[in-house]
Amino acid sequence: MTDLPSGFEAFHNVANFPSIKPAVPEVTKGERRRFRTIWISDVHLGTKGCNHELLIDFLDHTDSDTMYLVGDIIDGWRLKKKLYWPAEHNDIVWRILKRAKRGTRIVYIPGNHDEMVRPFCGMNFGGVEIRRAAFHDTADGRRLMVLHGDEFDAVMLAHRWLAFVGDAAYHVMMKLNGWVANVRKRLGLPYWSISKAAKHKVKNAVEFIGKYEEVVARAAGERGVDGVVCGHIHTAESRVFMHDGSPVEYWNDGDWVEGCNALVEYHNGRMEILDWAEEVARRDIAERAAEAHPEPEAA
Ligand SMILES: [Mn+2]
Repeated sequence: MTDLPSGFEAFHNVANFPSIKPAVPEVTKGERRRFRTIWISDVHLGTKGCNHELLIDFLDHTDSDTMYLVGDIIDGWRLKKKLYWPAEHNDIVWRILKRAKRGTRIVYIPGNHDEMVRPFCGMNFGGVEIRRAAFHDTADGRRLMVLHGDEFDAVMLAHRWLAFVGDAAYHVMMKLNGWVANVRKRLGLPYWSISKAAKHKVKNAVEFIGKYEEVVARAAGERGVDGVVCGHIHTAESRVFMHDGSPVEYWNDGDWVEGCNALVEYHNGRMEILDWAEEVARRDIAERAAEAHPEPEAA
């Protein structure tokens, strides 16, 4: 036990819920948005990349009958190298366990970054079912396969690293490009474009994502299900592919590092990808409008 990082000790302590109070108090005012199902993945607890602020806000403003944690919830690889475990990361685990206690069915499908949880697949801990993959039946009778998505890394190996070259990096490159061009000109060096090199990389990244979506949807089609829900590539998306003349839905629930997305199913079976940064902005505008024009009190 002694060689375990203290993050795991903290994790264990949180399991002694509800004796511990969260560092960020739970929002209890207002009604939560209720969904039939919520899917989130790629939270990467244990890293600085995790946007715990928005995720805590999401968890405090929503509820569902079922919640799927679609992998890479805890970043075990990085935890082993260097410990980063702020109180807010405990708070997220606390909130998830509290949901389970309130009656939400929680299914945790470990990904490649939390593969240390995979040996526990098939077991239940603190009301959380740990599974290697799952099948979800929507309210309108569609059957969806739910998995993290790293299962396809072997197929995608050639382009794997390119998935993480994003748009933001490209825009930084575009800015740097002009600056470098000036410096090189002053030094009498020939013109060389960073942005051109970057564009090539981004184009490859776009191709990678498209190919990944196709590979995952094909696997679902071969399984004979109506669709698939996955995470892993940090790119929220909904697409429909054709397989043997039948439509196959591809849903990616995104991540909580850049995108801050969740996938939800309403009680009629309709599904939607939420962008939580946008939802918070919308809520702030509505609240400010309500303050400026308060509703007249009933006589
Ligand atoms: Mn992953």
